[in-house]
Amino acid sequence: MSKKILTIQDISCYGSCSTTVALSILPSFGIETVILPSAILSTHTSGFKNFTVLDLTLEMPKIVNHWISENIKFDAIYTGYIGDVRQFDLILKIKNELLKENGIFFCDPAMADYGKLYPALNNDIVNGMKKIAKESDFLIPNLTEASFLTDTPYKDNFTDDEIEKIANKLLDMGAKKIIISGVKNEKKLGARYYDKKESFEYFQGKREKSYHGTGDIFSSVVLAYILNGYDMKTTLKKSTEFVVKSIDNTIGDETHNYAPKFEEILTNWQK
Ligand code: PXL
Repeated sequence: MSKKILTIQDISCYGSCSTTVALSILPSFGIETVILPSAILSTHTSGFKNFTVLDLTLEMPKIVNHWISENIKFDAIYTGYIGDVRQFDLILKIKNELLKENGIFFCDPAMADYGKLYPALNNDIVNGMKKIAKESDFLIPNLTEASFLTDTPYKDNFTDDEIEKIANKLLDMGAKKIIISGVKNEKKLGARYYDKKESFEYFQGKREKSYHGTGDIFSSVVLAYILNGYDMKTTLKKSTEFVVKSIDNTIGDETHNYAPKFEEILTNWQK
């Protein structure tokens, strides 16, 4: 049976991230993708100045109440960047009212990278993300976000043991399955999976450049593979390869420093 999901994140009109990325990737894997925009921005907030923001906090409950009255339900709810702290309680209500029994609550706590919160965010957003993260079936933070969620001071060179401690804290908070991206050493970069029983990783060679929005591409591809029934090892491998290929496709194009160019990779990808 084909799958129908709801994604809740901003629309950054220019900048290839969040909702626009989810809407490009998930339907191309055969997944019907419904959106609940949390805000409309002229661009994403990393690397652009004077971006505009239309907050949609007051519109979101009206949309949700209409869907409840229509008895609409989803196989997964996928949350990303949330710019207003009032939206976290609504997200929990959406999970309770609109997610099918045995549906997947998939949380990408998109709020930080390289040791820092994104420019428009603050500690209230971190606390809101903690509230939804602990309810998640899949939690998919990068290492910076995992540090914020567990109140661990960020370091550029966490050891494997330290990363495992962070993952265990996230599992103890209540998240059922964790994928931490942005795990690296001198030569390799990749992601690690953790649940209460097992942990594994998939690495590729480290690239000389990194891009904002990479996490959003990774999350959408991971969710697509999970919904299409792939096991977690294959999901991690294929999703990491997709992201690295997208980065390789962008390196050298100095006009495109704001996001990876994933579209050509997606077109030719064996799904
Ligand atoms: O890629 C994450 C993201 C999503 N949405 C907005 C952002 C960012 C990262 O900077 O600014 C608005």
